[in-house]
Amino acid sequence: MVQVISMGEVMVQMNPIFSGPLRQARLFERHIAGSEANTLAGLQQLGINTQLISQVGQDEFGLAITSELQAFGIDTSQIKASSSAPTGVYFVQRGYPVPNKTTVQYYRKGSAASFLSPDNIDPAIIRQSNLVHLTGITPVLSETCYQAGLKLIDTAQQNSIPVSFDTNIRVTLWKSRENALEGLKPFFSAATYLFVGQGDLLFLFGSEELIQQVHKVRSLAPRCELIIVKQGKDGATAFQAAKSHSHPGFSVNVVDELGAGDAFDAAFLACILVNKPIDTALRYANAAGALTVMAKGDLEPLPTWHDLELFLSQYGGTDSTLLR
Ligand code: KDG
Repeated sequence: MVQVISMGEVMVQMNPIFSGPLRQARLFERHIAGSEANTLAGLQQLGINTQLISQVGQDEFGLAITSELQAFGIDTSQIKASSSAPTGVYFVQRGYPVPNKTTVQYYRKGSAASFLSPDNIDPAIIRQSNLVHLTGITPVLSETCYQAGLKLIDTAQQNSIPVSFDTNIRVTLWKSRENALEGLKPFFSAATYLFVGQGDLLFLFGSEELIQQVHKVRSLAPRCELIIVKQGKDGATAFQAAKSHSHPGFSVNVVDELGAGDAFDAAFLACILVNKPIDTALRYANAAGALTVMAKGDLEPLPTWHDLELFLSQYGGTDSTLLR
């Protein structure tokens, strides 16, 4: 039975063998990635059954995406292959010009996934899940994607299914801060669990104290049980209505930052789904994020419970009840 459903674009990721300026890169590794699919793959690694709603091109890369997601155990029956639009592609630039920072160059305009629409959402399928996860990337891909996102969260709400939403701002995709704030309002408002990175808080609300920024998020997200602020190497803080929980980050060697936030979401949600305390969820989520930045590719380093346990046994803090 599918426990978590998500919708989003999966692209081919061209990741240079060597870090440095993309203009000089001649050798690449081919990966596949997409924020929502990354989180689903992370959940699968932790024993949670998932399904992705998406579209790929009827091309070689579309085939690669479907089979690689299937290898993680993700239900791909709602991934359609389009004969009229290609699979999206993006290139990664690692460690240049800012050390340890990764930037991306997209070739995704007019991609198969940008034609996702409300027709891709079958309420009968959504009704059978325990959790719907979405990020701020899908609604900004096109107007039809935006409408599909709205239908997904509306269906979840009508059926009392909790919604997990990660703001996942991609500044190259939104027209402006105002545009992002306005566009994301319905998604904030539907969220039961809201993930937001420190960079996204800065983009959306300007440089204020964290508590002020969280206050603003809360005013937009009245149904939200938990606002989880991802603070990168500094860890993360989860805010409940009257209480907050923090966990420090882990200092590791950064190879490729991409996908760390998605791995974090996966481990956090997996803990919530197996009824673990918030502090445990934060510890595992930080560990999953740290493990993901240590290797190239978003999907390949996603940890199992066993990997998390081993990592935490070295870095402090363990919860052996999670060992499966
Ligand atoms: O979270 C990492 C992803 O953002 C990236 O690998 C690709 O989904 C992606 C996007 O839209 O940027």
